[in-house]
Amino acid sequence: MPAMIHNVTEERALLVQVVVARRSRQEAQGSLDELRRLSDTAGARVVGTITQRLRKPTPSFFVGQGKLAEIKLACEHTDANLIVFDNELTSVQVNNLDLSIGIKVIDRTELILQIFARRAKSAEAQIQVELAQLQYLVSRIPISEKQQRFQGGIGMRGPGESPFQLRNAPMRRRIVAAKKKLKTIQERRRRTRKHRRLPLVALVGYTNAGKSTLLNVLASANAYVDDRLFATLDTKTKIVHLPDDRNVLVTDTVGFIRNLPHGLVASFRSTLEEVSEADLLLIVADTSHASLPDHLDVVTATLRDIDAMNVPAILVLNKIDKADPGGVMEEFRGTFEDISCVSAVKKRGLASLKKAIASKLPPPPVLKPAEGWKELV
Ligand SMILES: Nc1nc2c(ncn2[C@@H]2O[C@H](COP(=O)(O)OP(=O)(O)OP(=O)(O)O)[C@@H](O)[C@H]2O)c(=O)[nH]1
Ligand SMILES: [Mg+2]
Repeated sequence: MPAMIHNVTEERALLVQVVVARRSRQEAQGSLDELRRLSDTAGARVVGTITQRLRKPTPSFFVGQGKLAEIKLACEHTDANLIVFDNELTSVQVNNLDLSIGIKVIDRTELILQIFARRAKSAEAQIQVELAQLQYLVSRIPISEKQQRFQGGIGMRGPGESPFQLRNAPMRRRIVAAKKKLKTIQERRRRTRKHRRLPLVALVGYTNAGKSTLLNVLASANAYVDDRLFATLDTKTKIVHLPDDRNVLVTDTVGFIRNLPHGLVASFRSTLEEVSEADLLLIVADTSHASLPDHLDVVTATLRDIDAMNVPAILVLNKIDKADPGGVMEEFRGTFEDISCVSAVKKRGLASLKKAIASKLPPPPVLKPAEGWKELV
């Protein structure tokens, strides 16, 4: 992992959420629950949460002076050594909060970047994350602070990074280098794709919806499954046999999340390009999740962002062993032409999902008998 992002492993985190007036209470709660899971995934233990409703955040500290005092007190009581804001902070706000409270402050974006950095396994995913981190740092951290943070030597677990290198390689040059490496990988990927003859089905959806589990059971493969957010960063493609006796490629993708850092979406564009070029999308959703409609909004927005809105799609309501899909089906019947209900874990609904995939894909080309065939028979 590139060494620039705080390593929050084994830290005691106090979560702070400022609800800006127009946000609904339910959405805010969903986002806070998610921040808790993200912190847990990053290895930090959540020791408390503070929320506040504000009409307008302040430019200097994001929160007002009264709330700032309350945060300081809560840190003392809970012995927190990390504060995670659910909101996106400016570098000035982070700096001011750091100095005033005397405890490391990070925001949701930085937390997500850290998780991505730890999860990325393939060279491509690692470069993509590195690029996102560099872009985040360049855009957020004022020059004077950059040196300070790097000299701190936080989280030196990256692919070949030392504080010396970090100080000496100007970030912009490193961004250019990362982009170049990525381009080479992408070109290779595109060349391989050109030769693909089987139809491509892409699994997309909110993080933790069950995409990898579904890929495993559809293909009897072994993708990494975990009840953590962002289990999959390195996409896997498997062959799945359909009831109409043809094979298709099914590819797993990185999960989406609300407020996914823009740099990350941009960096993962090459991986996600596969989604926009797919013949069919399986939009996997966790039927049992209270925030399912929000999740689908995020998925739709992300698909729009990566130009994949025109690809035919099936909404796959997963985890029906945990919740009855009836209500959700009613709600989304108008939005999605095709809905399949499955339980990847209990292997329910798989046959009809495969049938739906087969009927949604363009029919296989009819093989014409070669010329002279009659004579030969
Ligand atoms: N009860 C139940 N749990 C499921 C089902 N499918 C998946 N899960 C669980 O949901 C969790 C997430 O599953 P994954 O397959 O890793 O989800 P994902 O969408 O690939 O997640 P990311 O890679 O993080 O985006 C795991 O704990 C799975 O065991 C299901 O049908 N029923
Ligand atoms: Mg996965």
